Amino acid sequence: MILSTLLFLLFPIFGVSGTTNSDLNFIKKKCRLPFTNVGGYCVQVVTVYRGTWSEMSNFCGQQGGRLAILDDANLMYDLARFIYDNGLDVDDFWIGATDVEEEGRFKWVDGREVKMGSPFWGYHDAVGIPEPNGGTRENCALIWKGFYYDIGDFFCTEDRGAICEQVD
Ligand SMILES: [Ca+2]
Ligand SMILES: [Ca+2]
Repeated sequence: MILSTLLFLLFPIFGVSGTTNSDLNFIKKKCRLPFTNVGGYCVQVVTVYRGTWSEMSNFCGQQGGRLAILDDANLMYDLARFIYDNGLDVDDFWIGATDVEEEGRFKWVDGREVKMGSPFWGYHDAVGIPEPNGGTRENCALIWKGFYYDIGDFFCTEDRGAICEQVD
């Protein structure tokens, strides 16, 4: 009797009230193929096909998605872990940001500003300048194997893989 009363009192603390709506979405989120739930986001790491930023943007569109928006540090961590755990660390991957419209001002494909600095953008000792560092020559964003999948700017016309995300 005392135990059941205690459980009744504790349940709201450790049970229902400790679980937020976003936790529930994280658990329940079902992704349609070819997308996979990574950290609560439906993404596809494209390694079997390579192309320019525009080509990979079209490729993601054909899957019913778009190049991924990575403005969540937890997602970047989960995604890098997913890439390494599944042996997908064979390429750099285009993501959905460019500074084509205005040099130095990176925007996601949905129009939002890209957060700058750490923990999003990479820093490579050999280059000596934090990303983005390509000026008018590098206008497309990718996550780079050499940065352990932090973000860098790069030549839009180079062939790379891509991270697509599902568009509901
Ligand atoms: Ca640029
Ligand atoms: Ca760069």
